[in-house]
Amino acid sequence: MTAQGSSHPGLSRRNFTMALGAALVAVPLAACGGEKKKPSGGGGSGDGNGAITFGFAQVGSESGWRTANTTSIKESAKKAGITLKFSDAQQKQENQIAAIRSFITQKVDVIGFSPVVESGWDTVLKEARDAKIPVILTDRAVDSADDSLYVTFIGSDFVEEGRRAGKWLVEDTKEDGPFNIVVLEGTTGSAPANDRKKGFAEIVGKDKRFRFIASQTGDFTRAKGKEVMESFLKSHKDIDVLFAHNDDMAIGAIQAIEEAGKKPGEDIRIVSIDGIKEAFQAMADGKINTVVECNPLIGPQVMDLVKKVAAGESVDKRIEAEEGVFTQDQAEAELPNRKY
Ligand code: GZL
Repeated sequence: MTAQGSSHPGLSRRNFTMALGAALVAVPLAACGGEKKKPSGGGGSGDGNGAITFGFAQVGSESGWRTANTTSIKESAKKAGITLKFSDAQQKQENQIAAIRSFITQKVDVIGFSPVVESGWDTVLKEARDAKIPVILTDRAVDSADDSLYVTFIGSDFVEEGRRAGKWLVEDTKEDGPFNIVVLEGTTGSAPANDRKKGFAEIVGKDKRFRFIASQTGDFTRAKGKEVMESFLKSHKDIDVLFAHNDDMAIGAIQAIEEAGKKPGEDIRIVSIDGIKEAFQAMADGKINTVVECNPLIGPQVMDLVKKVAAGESVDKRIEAEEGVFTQDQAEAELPNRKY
Protein backbone atom coordinates (compact mmCIF):
# COMPACT_ATOMS: atom_id res chain seq x y z
CA MET A 1 0.00 0.00 0.00
CA THR A 2 2.86 2.35 0.58
CA ALA A 3 5.32 2.68 -2.24
CA GLN A 4 7.90 5.43 -2.54
CA GLY A 5 6.01 8.68 -2.19
CA SER A 6 2.60 7.35 -1.23
CA SER A 7 0.61 10.04 0.43
CA HIS A 8 -2.10 8.15 2.20
CA PRO A 9 -0.35 5.78 4.55
CA GLY A 10 -2.64 3.35 6.18
CA LEU A 11 -1.60 1.17 9.05
CA SER A 12 -0.18 -2.20 8.31
CA ARG A 13 -2.16 -4.63 10.37
CA ARG A 14 -0.99 -7.96 11.60
CA ASN A 15 -4.33 -9.75 12.22
CA PHE A 16 -5.76 -6.44 13.33
CA THR A 17 -9.12 -6.14 11.64
CA MET A 18 -10.53 -2.67 11.84
CA ALA A 19 -14.21 -3.12 12.60
CA LEU A 20 -15.37 0.20 11.30
CA GLY A 21 -18.82 -0.09 12.80
CA ALA A 22 -21.49 2.57 12.28
CA ALA A 23 -20.39 5.67 14.17
CA LEU A 24 -22.05 5.81 17.56
CA VAL A 25 -23.91 8.98 18.50
CA ALA A 26 -21.04 11.32 19.23
CA VAL A 27 -20.87 12.56 22.75
CA PRO A 28 -19.22 15.90 23.59
CA LEU A 29 -15.62 15.67 24.74
CA ALA A 30 -15.96 15.36 28.48
CA ALA A 31 -14.67 17.96 30.82
CA CYS A 32 -12.66 16.25 33.50
CA GLY A 33 -14.63 14.53 36.25
CA GLY A 34 -17.56 13.18 34.22
CA GLU A 35 -20.21 11.13 36.04
CA LYS A 36 -19.02 7.63 36.97
CA LYS A 37 -21.04 4.86 35.32
CA LYS A 38 -20.99 1.28 36.56
CA PRO A 39 -17.94 -0.18 34.80
CA SER A 40 -18.23 -3.28 32.68
CA GLY A 41 -14.46 -3.57 32.35
CA GLY A 42 -12.22 -0.95 33.91
CA GLY A 43 -13.56 2.25 35.42
CA GLY A 44 -16.21 3.56 33.08
CA SER A 45 -16.34 7.10 34.37
CA GLY A 46 -18.20 8.17 31.21
CA ASP A 47 -21.17 10.47 31.30
CA GLY A 48 -23.52 7.66 32.15
CA ASN A 49 -24.80 6.90 28.68
CA GLY A 50 -22.68 3.78 28.30
CA ALA A 51 -19.88 5.61 26.46
CA ILE A 52 -16.36 4.34 26.97
CA THR A 53 -14.11 6.79 28.80
CA PHE A 54 -10.59 7.12 27.43
CA GLY A 55 -7.93 9.04 29.33
CA PHE A 56 -5.20 10.29 26.99
CA ALA A 57 -1.96 11.93 28.17
CA GLN A 58 -0.41 13.71 25.19
CA VAL A 59 3.31 14.69 25.06
CA GLY A 60 2.68 18.38 24.46
CA SER A 61 2.22 20.74 21.51
CA GLU A 62 5.87 21.05 20.44
CA SER A 63 5.50 20.53 16.70
CA GLY A 64 3.22 20.53 13.69
CA TRP A 65 3.25 16.75 13.83
CA ARG A 66 2.01 16.81 17.44
CA THR A 67 -0.74 19.27 16.63
CA ALA A 68 -1.98 17.00 13.85
CA ASN A 69 -1.76 13.97 16.14
CA THR A 70 -3.80 15.72 18.86
CA THR A 71 -6.44 16.78 16.34
CA SER A 72 -6.67 13.21 15.04
CA ILE A 73 -7.13 11.81 18.56
CA LYS A 74 -9.76 14.38 19.57
CA GLU A 75 -11.77 14.24 16.35
CA SER A 76 -11.67 10.44 16.24
CA ALA A 77 -12.83 10.11 19.86
CA LYS A 78 -15.80 12.37 19.15
CA LYS A 79 -16.67 10.48 15.96
CA ALA A 80 -16.38 7.13 17.75
CA GLY A 81 -18.65 8.25 20.61
CA ILE A 82 -15.83 7.82 23.11
CA THR A 83 -15.67 10.21 26.08
CA LEU A 84 -12.13 11.65 25.95
CA LYS A 85 -10.28 13.04 28.95
CA PHE A 86 -7.24 14.78 27.42
CA SER A 87 -4.14 16.24 29.04
CA ASP A 88 -1.20 18.12 27.48
CA ALA A 89 2.02 17.36 29.44
CA GLN A 90 4.02 20.24 27.92
CA GLN A 91 6.82 17.73 27.21
CA LYS A 92 7.30 16.95 30.92
CA GLN A 93 7.28 13.32 32.09
CA GLU A 94 6.09 14.29 35.57
CA ASN A 95 3.00 15.85 34.03
CA GLN A 96 2.22 12.71 32.03
CA ILE A 97 2.63 10.55 35.14
CA ALA A 98 0.31 12.88 37.09
CA ALA A 99 -2.27 12.72 34.29
CA ILE A 100 -2.17 8.91 34.23
CA ARG A 101 -2.63 8.85 38.01
CA SER A 102 -5.60 11.19 37.63
CA PHE A 103 -7.16 8.90 35.03
CA ILE A 104 -6.71 5.96 37.44
CA THR A 105 -8.44 7.94 40.22
CA GLN A 106 -11.26 8.81 37.83
CA LYS A 107 -11.56 5.10 36.97
CA VAL A 108 -11.50 5.58 33.20
CA ASP A 109 -12.03 2.49 31.05
CA VAL A 110 -8.81 2.75 29.03
CA ILE A 111 -5.64 4.87 29.34
CA GLY A 112 -3.53 5.94 26.37
CA PHE A 113 -0.36 8.01 26.16
CA SER A 114 2.61 8.84 23.96
CA PRO A 115 5.58 8.56 26.39
CA VAL A 116 7.68 11.72 26.15
CA VAL A 117 10.78 9.62 27.00
CA GLU A 118 11.36 5.85 26.95
CA SER A 119 12.26 5.26 30.60
CA GLY A 120 10.67 5.75 34.02
CA TRP A 121 7.15 4.40 33.46
CA ASP A 122 7.05 1.06 35.30
CA THR A 123 5.73 2.40 38.62
CA VAL A 124 2.75 4.27 37.20
CA LEU A 125 1.99 1.51 34.70
CA LYS A 126 1.92 -0.99 37.57
CA GLU A 127 -0.56 1.31 39.33
CA ALA A 128 -2.78 1.21 36.22
CA ARG A 129 -2.47 -2.58 36.05
CA ASP A 130 -3.37 -2.89 39.75
CA ALA A 131 -6.43 -0.72 39.04
CA LYS A 132 -7.31 -3.11 36.16
CA ILE A 133 -7.21 -0.29 33.61
CA PRO A 134 -5.65 -1.33 30.29
CA VAL A 135 -3.01 0.97 28.74
CA ILE A 136 -2.42 1.67 25.05
CA LEU A 137 0.92 3.20 23.94
CA THR A 138 0.55 5.53 20.95
CA ASP A 139 3.31 7.04 18.79
CA ARG A 140 6.25 6.47 21.17
CA ALA A 141 7.31 3.33 23.06
CA VAL A 142 8.66 2.69 26.57
CA ASP A 143 11.77 0.66 27.41
CA SER A 144 10.10 -1.34 30.19
CA ALA A 145 11.25 -4.97 30.43
CA ASP A 146 7.70 -5.97 31.37
CA ASP A 147 5.50 -5.68 28.29
CA SER A 148 2.48 -6.86 30.26
CA LEU A 149 2.27 -3.27 31.53
CA TYR A 150 0.58 -2.20 28.30
CA VAL A 151 -1.82 -3.92 25.94
CA THR A 152 -0.47 -2.65 22.63
CA PHE A 153 1.71 -0.09 20.83
CA ILE A 154 0.49 1.74 17.73
CA GLY A 155 2.88 4.02 15.85
CA SER A 156 5.86 4.15 13.54
CA ASP A 157 9.14 2.29 13.15
CA PHE A 158 11.55 5.14 13.96
CA VAL A 159 14.67 3.06 13.25
CA GLU A 160 13.37 2.47 9.73
CA GLU A 161 12.64 6.18 9.36
CA GLY A 162 16.29 6.89 10.25
CA ARG A 163 17.47 4.22 7.77
CA ARG A 164 15.34 5.80 5.02
CA ALA A 165 16.91 9.21 5.69
CA GLY A 166 20.37 7.65 5.54
CA LYS A 167 19.64 5.68 2.36
CA TRP A 168 18.45 8.84 0.61
CA LEU A 169 21.67 10.68 1.59
CA VAL A 170 23.95 7.85 0.42
CA GLU A 171 22.08 7.62 -2.91
CA ASP A 172 21.82 11.40 -3.41
CA THR A 173 25.51 12.18 -2.89
CA LYS A 174 27.05 10.93 -6.12
CA GLU A 175 30.18 13.11 -5.61
CA ASP A 176 33.11 11.66 -3.70
CA GLY A 177 32.86 13.73 -0.58
CA PRO A 178 33.85 13.88 2.19
CA PHE A 179 30.61 15.27 3.63
CA ASN A 180 30.36 16.85 7.07
CA ILE A 181 27.03 16.08 8.76
CA VAL A 182 25.37 17.92 11.64
CA VAL A 183 22.33 16.43 13.40
CA LEU A 184 19.45 18.16 15.18
CA GLU A 185 18.27 15.41 17.52
CA GLY A 186 14.77 15.09 18.95
CA THR A 187 13.92 15.20 22.65
CA THR A 188 16.71 13.56 24.65
CA GLY A 189 15.70 10.07 25.77
CA SER A 190 12.67 9.86 23.51
CA ALA A 191 12.09 6.81 21.32
CA PRO A 192 12.03 8.80 18.05
CA ALA A 193 15.32 10.54 18.89
CA ASN A 194 17.06 7.32 19.99
CA ASP A 195 15.79 5.22 17.12
CA ARG A 196 16.09 7.72 14.25
CA LYS A 197 19.71 8.34 15.32
CA LYS A 198 20.30 4.57 15.35
CA GLY A 199 18.75 3.93 11.94
CA PHE A 200 20.54 6.85 10.24
CA ALA A 201 23.93 5.87 11.71
CA GLU A 202 23.39 2.22 10.65
CA ILE A 203 23.34 3.34 7.00
CA VAL A 204 25.58 6.41 6.92
CA GLY A 205 28.11 5.09 9.42
CA LYS A 206 29.11 2.38 6.94
CA ASP A 207 30.09 4.96 4.29
CA LYS A 208 33.52 6.49 4.88
CA ARG A 209 32.57 9.61 2.87
CA PHE A 210 30.49 10.91 5.76
CA ARG A 211 31.70 12.52 9.00
CA PHE A 212 29.44 13.49 11.90
CA ILE A 213 30.87 16.82 13.11
CA ALA A 214 28.11 17.88 15.55
CA SER A 215 24.92 16.43 17.03
CA GLN A 216 22.66 18.12 19.63
CA THR A 217 19.03 18.06 20.71
CA GLY A 218 16.67 20.72 19.37
CA ASP A 219 13.86 19.13 21.44
CA PHE A 220 11.68 18.78 18.31
CA THR A 221 10.87 22.52 18.36
CA ARG A 222 11.38 25.21 15.69
CA ALA A 223 12.91 27.73 18.09
CA LYS A 224 15.45 25.32 19.55
CA GLY A 225 16.25 23.93 16.10
CA LYS A 226 17.15 27.44 14.93
CA GLU A 227 19.18 28.19 18.05
CA VAL A 228 21.25 24.98 17.82
CA MET A 229 21.78 25.38 14.06
CA GLU A 230 23.07 28.92 14.72
CA SER A 231 25.64 27.48 17.11
CA PHE A 232 26.62 24.76 14.62
CA LEU A 233 27.15 27.41 11.92
CA LYS A 234 29.27 29.52 14.28
CA SER A 235 31.55 26.58 15.15
CA HIS A 236 31.73 24.89 11.73
CA LYS A 237 32.31 26.63 8.40
CA ASP A 238 32.20 23.38 6.44
CA ILE A 239 28.75 21.87 7.04
CA ASP A 240 27.52 19.90 4.03
CA VAL A 241 24.45 18.06 5.41
CA LEU A 242 21.82 18.59 8.12
CA PHE A 243 19.84 15.57 9.35
CA ALA A 244 16.90 16.90 11.40
CA HIS A 245 14.88 14.40 13.46
CA ASN A 246 11.75 16.40 12.64
CA ASP A 247 10.50 19.04 10.21
CA ASP A 248 9.98 21.75 12.82
CA MET A 249 13.67 21.74 13.74
CA ALA A 250 14.56 21.69 10.02
CA ILE A 251 12.38 24.75 9.41
CA GLY A 252 14.03 26.55 12.33
CA ALA A 253 17.44 25.57 10.94
CA ILE A 254 16.54 26.96 7.49
CA GLN A 255 16.11 30.40 9.08
CA ALA A 256 19.53 30.12 10.74
CA ILE A 257 21.20 28.95 7.51
CA GLU A 258 19.72 31.83 5.50
CA GLU A 259 20.65 34.37 8.19
CA ALA A 260 24.21 33.02 7.92
CA GLY A 261 24.14 33.85 4.20
CA LYS A 262 24.00 30.23 3.01
CA LYS A 263 21.47 28.47 0.79
CA PRO A 264 19.53 25.64 2.52
CA GLY A 265 19.01 22.70 0.17
CA GLU A 266 22.02 23.75 -1.91
CA ASP A 267 25.03 24.77 0.25
CA ILE A 268 23.68 22.47 2.96
CA ARG A 269 21.58 19.44 2.02
CA ILE A 270 18.68 18.92 4.46
CA VAL A 271 16.93 15.63 5.16
CA SER A 272 14.09 15.66 7.69
CA ILE A 273 11.34 13.46 9.14
CA ASP A 274 7.57 13.94 9.65
CA GLY A 275 6.11 15.27 6.38
CA ILE A 276 4.18 18.33 7.57
CA LYS A 277 2.82 20.70 4.90
CA GLU A 278 5.42 23.38 5.62
CA ALA A 279 8.20 20.87 4.97
CA PHE A 280 6.66 20.02 1.60
CA GLN A 281 6.50 23.74 0.82
CA ALA A 282 10.17 24.07 1.82
CA MET A 283 10.98 21.16 -0.52
CA ALA A 284 9.01 22.83 -3.32
CA ASP A 285 11.06 25.99 -2.63
CA GLY A 286 14.28 23.96 -2.87
CA LYS A 287 15.18 24.47 0.81
CA ILE A 288 14.72 20.88 2.06
CA ASN A 289 15.96 18.00 -0.12
CA THR A 290 13.92 15.09 1.18
CA VAL A 291 11.35 14.29 3.84
CA VAL A 292 10.73 10.89 5.42
CA GLU A 293 7.06 10.55 6.34
CA CYS A 294 5.90 9.83 9.90
CA ASN A 295 2.14 9.44 10.15
CA PRO A 296 0.41 11.32 13.02
CA LEU A 297 -3.12 10.58 11.82
CA ILE A 298 -3.59 7.44 13.89
CA GLY A 299 -6.70 8.63 15.78
CA PRO A 300 -9.21 6.35 14.01
CA GLN A 301 -7.07 3.25 14.65
CA VAL A 302 -6.49 4.30 18.27
CA MET A 303 -10.24 4.52 18.85
CA ASP A 304 -10.81 1.10 17.27
CA LEU A 305 -8.21 -0.24 19.70
CA VAL A 306 -9.88 1.54 22.64
CA LYS A 307 -13.21 -0.15 21.83
CA LYS A 308 -11.65 -3.59 21.45
CA VAL A 309 -9.57 -3.24 24.60
CA ALA A 310 -12.52 -1.92 26.63
CA ALA A 311 -14.53 -4.93 25.46
CA GLY A 312 -11.74 -7.24 26.59
CA GLU A 313 -10.97 -8.37 23.04
CA SER A 314 -7.40 -9.32 22.15
CA VAL A 315 -5.40 -6.98 19.92
CA ASP A 316 -1.96 -7.26 18.33
CA LYS A 317 0.95 -6.20 20.57
CA ARG A 318 2.41 -3.85 17.96
CA ILE A 319 0.69 -2.07 15.07
CA GLU A 320 2.88 0.01 12.75
CA ALA A 321 2.05 2.83 10.37
CA GLU A 322 2.98 2.49 6.70
CA GLU A 323 4.89 5.57 5.53
CA GLY A 324 6.70 6.91 2.47
CA VAL A 325 9.73 9.02 1.50
CA PHE A 326 9.33 12.19 -0.57
CA THR A 327 11.91 14.12 -2.61
CA GLN A 328 11.90 17.64 -4.05
CA ASP A 329 10.61 16.57 -7.46
CA GLN A 330 7.47 15.14 -5.81
CA ALA A 331 6.78 18.03 -3.44
CA GLU A 332 4.68 20.34 -5.63
CA ALA A 333 2.33 17.57 -6.76
CA GLU A 334 2.09 16.07 -3.28
CA LEU A 335 1.32 19.32 -1.41
CA PRO A 336 -2.47 19.30 -2.09
CA ASN A 337 -2.67 15.74 -0.75
CA ARG A 338 -1.09 16.52 2.58
CA LYS A 339 -3.52 16.20 5.45
CA TYR A 340 -1.26 17.66 8.20
C1 GZL B 1 7.13 10.86 16.08
C2 GZL B 1 6.78 11.88 17.14
C3 GZL B 1 7.73 13.02 17.07
C4 GZL B 1 7.66 13.79 15.76
C5 GZL B 1 7.91 15.18 16.23
O1 GZL B 1 6.20 9.83 16.08
O2 GZL B 1 6.83 11.30 18.42
O3 GZL B 1 7.36 13.95 18.10
O4 GZL B 1 8.61 13.37 14.81
C6 GZL B 1 7.06 15.21 17.48
O5 GZL B 1 7.55 16.19 15.32
O6 GZL B 1 7.36 16.29 18.27
